[in-house]
Amino acid sequence: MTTWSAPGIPARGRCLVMGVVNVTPDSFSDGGLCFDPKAAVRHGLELVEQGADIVDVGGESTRPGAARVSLEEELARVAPVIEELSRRGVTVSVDTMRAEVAQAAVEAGARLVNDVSGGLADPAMPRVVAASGVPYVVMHWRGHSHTMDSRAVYGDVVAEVCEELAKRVASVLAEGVAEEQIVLDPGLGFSKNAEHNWALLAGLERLAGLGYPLIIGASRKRFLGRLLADPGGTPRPFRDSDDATLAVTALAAAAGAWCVRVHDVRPNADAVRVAAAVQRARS
Ligand code: PMM
Repeated sequence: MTTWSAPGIPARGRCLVMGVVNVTPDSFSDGGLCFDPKAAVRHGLELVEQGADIVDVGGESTRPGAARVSLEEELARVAPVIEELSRRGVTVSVDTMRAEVAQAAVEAGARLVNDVSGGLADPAMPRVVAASGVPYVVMHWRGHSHTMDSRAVYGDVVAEVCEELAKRVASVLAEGVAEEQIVLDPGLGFSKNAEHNWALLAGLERLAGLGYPLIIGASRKRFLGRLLADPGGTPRPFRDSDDATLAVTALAAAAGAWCVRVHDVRPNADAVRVAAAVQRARS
């Protein structure tokens, strides 16, 4: 079903699964689990065993309200983990908004740059990505974590996200990034409330109409916890929303997503296989 491909990332004839390794003490959904580099490498290898096609290594939390870490700190967190996972044959992506981190990560073996700011946070990013030749995730983003909730204002969220992503695409192409390097992401939860996230998931076909592979990151996000709130309105904790993540994965894969970014890899790897089997049976 999935006809999309990205240079250097093995195609599997189905939606790919990206497993998350956050080398941070305070991440949105798995804070602290992988702060030690050895634990991070161990977790990355576990995710591959569970079916991850790509392991996404990040050193800066993007949870709402999070403060930025220094360049030096971010580099120190991610570089050893990327180097070791790459040495062991894992397809690694780096989750960073900084060109210098992306550069160091690619030198350490990363095969994809995942920039949640889509090149807006660091103007040097597109040129570094262009020179590296690796796929580049351009996510829809309106500002850093401390301001993002106040920017969640849309008329037609799908139309505006499409429009803003198209502008980012034009800008990174002008900086030398090649068409085939580009992967798009609607940025669920980034300057979006629950209603916006659901509308974007309902509008994946319109996003796919931009003509680039799509990656979807719904895993353990607040909008799932809110959907699953108890009768008193208390949101479900992040970790108890993994079954809901799975449902999003199945729907996204069925809608033709290129990749899903998830924390709990094994069931999501099963879900993308189910979606691919249904699609094969249909064609
Ligand atoms: N979400 C987070 C971090 N990185 N990258 C992409 N491409 N898409 C996302 O939706 C995304 C991301 C925040 O989630 P986390 O704190 O659970 O990693």
